[in-house]
Amino acid sequence: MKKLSFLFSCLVLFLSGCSMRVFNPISETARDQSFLILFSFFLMMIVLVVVFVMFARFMWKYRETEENKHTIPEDEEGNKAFELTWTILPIILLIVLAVPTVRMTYDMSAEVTSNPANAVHIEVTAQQFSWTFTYEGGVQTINNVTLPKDRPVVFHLNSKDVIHSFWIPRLGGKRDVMPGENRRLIVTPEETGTYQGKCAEFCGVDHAKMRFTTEVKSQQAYQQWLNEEKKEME
Ligand SMILES: [Cu+2]
Repeated sequence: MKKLSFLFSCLVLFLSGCSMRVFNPISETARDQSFLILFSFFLMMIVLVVVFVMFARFMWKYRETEENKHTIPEDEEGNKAFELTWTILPIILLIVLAVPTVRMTYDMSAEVTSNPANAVHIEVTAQQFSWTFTYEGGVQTINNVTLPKDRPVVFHLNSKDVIHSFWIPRLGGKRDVMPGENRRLIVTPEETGTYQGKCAEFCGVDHAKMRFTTEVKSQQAYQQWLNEEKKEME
């Protein structure tokens, strides 16, 4: 019992480190992604439970007893029904897993090249070890990006040096940022608030510190903020 409670406290301590941002999505992309993670997890859990129950059952059923101690079981010469079952069942499971995965992946790839109306365009420049955001009108912020709620945001991703990865877990759609390549990421935030963003590709000694905050404001507050920033520039 002591051992068990020790293990349990270790687990609690370990899990308290993660706040599961990915499972708390605030955009359609992030919602799709967290659905895929949970869907495949539960599908795998079904397989896992079935395998472990059968494992325990057979261990018990075919255990050594006083009666069977000296008998050698007969060889099995194949079993068509079993072989068909364990071939067809995984095929069905894989199809069930593949259909939403492929569909959502294609949807997301198509979205990246689309040109949504009423979009906000933001240039994102990654460099060791900070993020620079440039808005329409030349306004610039460092390690802090402000977004309007309910409007598609097109991030134009660029890197000055090495490969980075742009990721706002609650907004979803993590995307690698490659030097010399202009990449895009489109998301529509659906809730105001402050969210964490980070570099998700190891890029050097201070990679862990390459974080930024994401502030989602109402459209009015966003416009007001942008106007004030513009005024400050003059
Ligand atoms: Cu980085």
